Amino acid sequence: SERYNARDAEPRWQRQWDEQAIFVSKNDDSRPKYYVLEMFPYPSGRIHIGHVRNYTLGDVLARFMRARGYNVLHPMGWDAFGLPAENAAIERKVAPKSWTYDNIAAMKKQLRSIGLSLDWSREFATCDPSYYKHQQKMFLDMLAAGLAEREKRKLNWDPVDMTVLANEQVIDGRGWRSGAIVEQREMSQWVFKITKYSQELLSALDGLDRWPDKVRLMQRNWIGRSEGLLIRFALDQATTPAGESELKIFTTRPDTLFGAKFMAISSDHPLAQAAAAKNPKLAEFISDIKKIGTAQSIIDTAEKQGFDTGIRAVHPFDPSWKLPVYVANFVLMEYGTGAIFGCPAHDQRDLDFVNKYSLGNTPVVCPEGQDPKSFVITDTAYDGDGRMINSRFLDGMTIDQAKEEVAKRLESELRGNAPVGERQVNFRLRDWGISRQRYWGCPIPVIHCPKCDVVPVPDDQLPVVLPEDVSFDKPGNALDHHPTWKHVTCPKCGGKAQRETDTMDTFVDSSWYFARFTDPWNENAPTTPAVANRMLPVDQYIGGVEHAILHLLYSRFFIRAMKATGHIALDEPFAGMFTQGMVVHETYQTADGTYVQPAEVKIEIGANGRRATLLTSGEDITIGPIEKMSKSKKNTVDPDDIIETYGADVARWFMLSDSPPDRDVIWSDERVQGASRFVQRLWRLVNDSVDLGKAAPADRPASFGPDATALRKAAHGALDKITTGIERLHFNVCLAHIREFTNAFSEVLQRPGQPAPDLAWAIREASQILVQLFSPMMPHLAEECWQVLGHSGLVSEANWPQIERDLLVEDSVTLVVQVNGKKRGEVTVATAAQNPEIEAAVLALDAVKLALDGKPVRKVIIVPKRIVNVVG
Ligand code: ANZ
Ligand code: ZN
Repeated sequence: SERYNARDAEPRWQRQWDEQAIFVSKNDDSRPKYYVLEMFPYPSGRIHIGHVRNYTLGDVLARFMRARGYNVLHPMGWDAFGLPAENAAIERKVAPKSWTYDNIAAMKKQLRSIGLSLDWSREFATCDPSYYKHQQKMFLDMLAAGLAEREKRKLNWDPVDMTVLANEQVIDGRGWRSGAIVEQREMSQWVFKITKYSQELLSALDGLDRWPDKVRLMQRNWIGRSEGLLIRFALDQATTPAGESELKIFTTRPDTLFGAKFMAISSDHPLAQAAAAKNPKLAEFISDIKKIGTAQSIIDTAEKQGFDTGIRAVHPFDPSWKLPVYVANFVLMEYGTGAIFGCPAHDQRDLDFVNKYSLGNTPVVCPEGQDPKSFVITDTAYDGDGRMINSRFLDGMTIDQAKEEVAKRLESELRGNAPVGERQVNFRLRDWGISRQRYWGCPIPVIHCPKCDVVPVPDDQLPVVLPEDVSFDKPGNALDHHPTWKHVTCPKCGGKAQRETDTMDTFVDSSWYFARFTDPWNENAPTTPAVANRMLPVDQYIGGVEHAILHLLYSRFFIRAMKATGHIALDEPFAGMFTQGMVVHETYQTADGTYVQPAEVKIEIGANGRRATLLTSGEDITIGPIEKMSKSKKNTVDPDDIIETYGADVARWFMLSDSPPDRDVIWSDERVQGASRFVQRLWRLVNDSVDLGKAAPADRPASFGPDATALRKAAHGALDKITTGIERLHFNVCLAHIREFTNAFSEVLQRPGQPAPDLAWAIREASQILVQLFSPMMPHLAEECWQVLGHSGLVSEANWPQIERDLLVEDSVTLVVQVNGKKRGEVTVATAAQNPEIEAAVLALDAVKLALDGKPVRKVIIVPKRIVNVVG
């Protein structure tokens, strides 16, 4: 037969799937639902190879579940707001809207060429007013429910461009465009009150048992629950500015109180402000340390610095013990109380600090088995377990006992009318700041009136649509510069008022899109609760681990907020979560270090390994490390090129083979060619099987001879393994089983002569099973083969084959053979074999005789179906 021609076949099948609308899911379908979702793309302009992997993984599952009889929902849309569209507007003078929709059109065409079983009838972009209208409505509902609020926040302010900068736009303390030193400015921001759900978002993680443990751990750490004690330290009045009398701190280690060497407060702490008012040097220090920006990563890595305010705090257990109060750059106002006591012996940051300012340290926890007298701390703090030392009434206690003792004593001690200590649970999680001073985002639907303050835009005036006649000539927010857009009358008093010009963080857009997919046609409400409640949660969500924290957490919060405001009755958005690995590739560099593209390089495999030369000049190329595909390293491959050259099925097959889906996969031209050869092989095999299967009787034979049975066992064995493999997303293992079965099958087909009728029947059955097994991975080839096998319908609509369980019983088992507990070999015996028979077979093995070395056998222990241990 002829070679399989993907270029001809693939578009043909894609068109047919489309025309028959077979991937369109109906909301009134009575079959059980299965919702597969891949993280929707940002319309940057082109699909990259990571998308191909992501969507192929989801597509295999979607096609498989469809064949298993589920009403599969597998939608696609566009995460379409964000800064790149504005940058394009600035650099290329194209309007963000047309740039975005052009990109969507181009990428949609690319996605179609991959042959994904997507329900395009539900497509939307988050920048469609018909989408963000509902988002605005939900914002107002959240505002009314106390889940959205205004809050003063510190932002990065570029004094030259006169604009707020995102943390990523601050580089070494300077604005990315202007180069000006960035200032911290307090501004009113819209926030979502995610912290109302801190405990709930944490506890519910336990129930998400189809999420990767690492993702749950990342979420736990992000939420960051700490149990500790609030302690009110009295301040030594002689050293303290008027009006201040105590310093409240939060600690998770009250057991270390007798190791305290200093107190530290944030530069934003009121006490720091009060002290700075009288101390110009301190004021200068404060303004210096504020320059490093608000990003946590910067704060964590910056050198620890402090300034002694001269204020002294009194130790809660010893009125004569005074501790110096520093302003320090590592204490954040946003956490706890913005103040700490430092115990250098048991906290690395505190130790670095005291070593810099020569404040010394006293260990108060001594590891078990260590002599307290010889236990000294120099450069490394000890944060392990042990017993209390140097701690008066705590000496000898464990850490937990000491924590409890301190808490009890300070709780019952009163100063004024309040206890000195109070137990408290703290969370690291902050409220979600959603204001962005940007044009290309969802407008926040409120109006600021000088008389009525914040007034919600009335429902019947939604959506608040972005104006299209905007200019990007000035830096900052184009909405602010628009001549008319923000000037409105107040809906309440009719006076002059101004629209909010902040737009929403694009994470808001992606926090509920999966719910909108369940009924994107509803013009009146974000969801149709009855439908959303039935179709959600997403059964399997698939995406990159880079979204493991914020996107997933925000979505989990948003579903709770939607529940609180009556838009859904659901606890969690994603029942199953899967994080896929990256596609990585070797890098290539010329002698002067310039990166060159894989397509420009010729690789030869010689006696000394692989050698690379430049195609054009023949000059030597250094093969560099394997890295994530990126434009800067030029180690990308373009999905269009691959599909054009080899077809989508080859690209899909490659993506699924070799590496488990959660690991990185190394792009390799050689292996892509291998996948391409396998496509042709399957095609020949199926065609050959048709000729041989012609001798088959129409009805299933009453009995099968040994050859037919062996083939049927191989087919049903593969079917069984691949069925469970796909369910578990072990796609690379499935592919290995398909190859294995293909080998066994082609061995049968190559036997000389015509097969007997029972074998011919088994051949026909095997070829059908084979085609169905690879149909989720290579759907176009599968359709073409299905047709060759004589079916008039589509394999994409066929039911998954039934497994005949009695064919799965193995005739023989392989047991591990040990001598005195050490593995010496294996033995294969009939499943029905009795112990004496097994024993005889084992003792006859050369390896066993050798290991026994003439010693008599004392005992033979047989663990059925697993191990035989010979004791000598
Ligand atoms: C004394 C102490 C001794 C502490 C010791 C730790 C170890 P988590 O677990 O993250 O909640 N801390 C409290 N508020 C802070 C702030 N605003 N900025 C920076 N650090 C702050 O951490 C709680 C610990 O972090 C607290 O316990 C406090 O230092 C510090 F051997 O108090 B600890
Ligand atoms: Zn008003």
